[in-house]
Amino acid sequence: MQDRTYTEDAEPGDDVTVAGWVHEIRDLGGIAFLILRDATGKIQIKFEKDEMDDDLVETGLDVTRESVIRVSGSVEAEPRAPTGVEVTPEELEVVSEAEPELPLDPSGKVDADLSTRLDNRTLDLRKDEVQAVFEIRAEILRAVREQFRAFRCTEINTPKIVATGTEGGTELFPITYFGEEAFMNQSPQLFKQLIAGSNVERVFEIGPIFRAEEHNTPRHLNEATSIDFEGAFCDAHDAMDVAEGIVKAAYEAVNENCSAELEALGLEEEFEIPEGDFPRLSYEEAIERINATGELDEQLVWGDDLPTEAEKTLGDDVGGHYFITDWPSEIKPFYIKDHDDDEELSTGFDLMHPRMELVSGGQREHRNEHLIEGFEQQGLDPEQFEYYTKMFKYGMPPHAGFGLGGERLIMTILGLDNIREAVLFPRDRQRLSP
Ligand code: ATP
Ligand code: AMO
Repeated sequence: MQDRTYTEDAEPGDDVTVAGWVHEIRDLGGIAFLILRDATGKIQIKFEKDEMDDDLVETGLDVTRESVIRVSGSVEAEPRAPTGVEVTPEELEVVSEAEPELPLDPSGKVDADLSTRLDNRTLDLRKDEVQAVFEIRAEILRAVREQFRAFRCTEINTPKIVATGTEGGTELFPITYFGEEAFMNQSPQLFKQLIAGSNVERVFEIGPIFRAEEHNTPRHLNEATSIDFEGAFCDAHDAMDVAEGIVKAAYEAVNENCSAELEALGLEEEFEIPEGDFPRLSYEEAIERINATGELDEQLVWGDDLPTEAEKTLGDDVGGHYFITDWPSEIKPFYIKDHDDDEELSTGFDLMHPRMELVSGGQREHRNEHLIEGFEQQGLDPEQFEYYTKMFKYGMPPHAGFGLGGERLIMTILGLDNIREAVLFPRDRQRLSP
């Protein structure tokens, strides 16, 4: 690391070289302070004008904000300094000078709109509260991986360039693959099932999914991170147990390991881990409960998908995470298994946060002939999916799984207003770069 000390490791009595960005310069006359910032925090550099070399003082105090500098000097305890220590510099080098006009103020004193922030992510991430979101994102993904491993799952990576879609034809991004039509994958659905049907049995994947959603909302992305699970010999209730375990593990990890980040976000007081088991309401109970609130203009009837309004009403009514189980078969995809005693009723479930849907899942149709019928009912050509269906002829166990929206998990845990805040470089209708 080019022989430098992180600011958080600088102790009184040390001779150090620190390197980072010029956060702020305060010139009080005979004495002046430069606050240097790096990934670990900030440190004060003191300039006593009468006692120090003029060139050193001039270089240090003339440098523009957000320039990169390297400072060598001695560390002393100083109770008045922001971190209780300060560096008296002996050498100072301007490594990379910043232009005086910045498109965005990393000190956060001047607010910037989301679009300006996303156009200038490098500068935006210099703010503590923005960096905190991505530190927490990393911690959530770490905890999710660890929890899946504790559930005896193997991490897999499946192709993102595919021949067929699974989640509805209109939301596919077509591409050209050596002259042939191909698509960006909407979900690892079929691949994770193919692996759950092998001896591997229980798998998870954390990877990108691509959805050509036309609409522009605060909770949709065109490229999102899906956290997928699939397990052999699991039914819908087992998959719900896993989903609940994963969501709770994420909250617990943030609570245990991210106190500084929560503080930077102003959330240290209000952060709460969801308590108790997530209630499991059937779709039928859910629509009855929504209708009973009288909040919707029109009463819902069996077979309706739940509009956003209805989800919000029910979310307020339940007041925490909850599952909606046993959806009508006709509004769930072909790969979801119906109940054996009622083919109108599916084993599909959603896990809801009061603000939005987090997860979809269910038990899968593992009987080859039923699967083929399902394709036909959904207007899909089973021949195109032969690479998938043929494996159902060679010993496919009953299995179940789910997909959890990674950014939606982060967004709901942190109460972010817009899903784009949970992604470094979001892809949406208007945004293809950076
Ligand atoms: P001179 O050192 O020539 O008297 P000055 O009057 O500008 O110059 P001080 O009176 O020492 O400097 O300090 C100015 C302000 O800076 C005061 O409010 C003081 O509390 C604060 N200050 C002084 N030294 C430090 C330090 N090492 N860390 C943080 N604040 C300091
Ligand atoms: P579904 O299409 O419901 O199910 O997706 C699963 C979860 O992924 C998240 N999600 C999105 N997040 C942001 N922007 C988007 N455009 C977006 N689309 C989806 C949501 C959603 O609940 N194959 C099934 C899963 C399964 O059955 O295993 C599937 O993809 O949080």
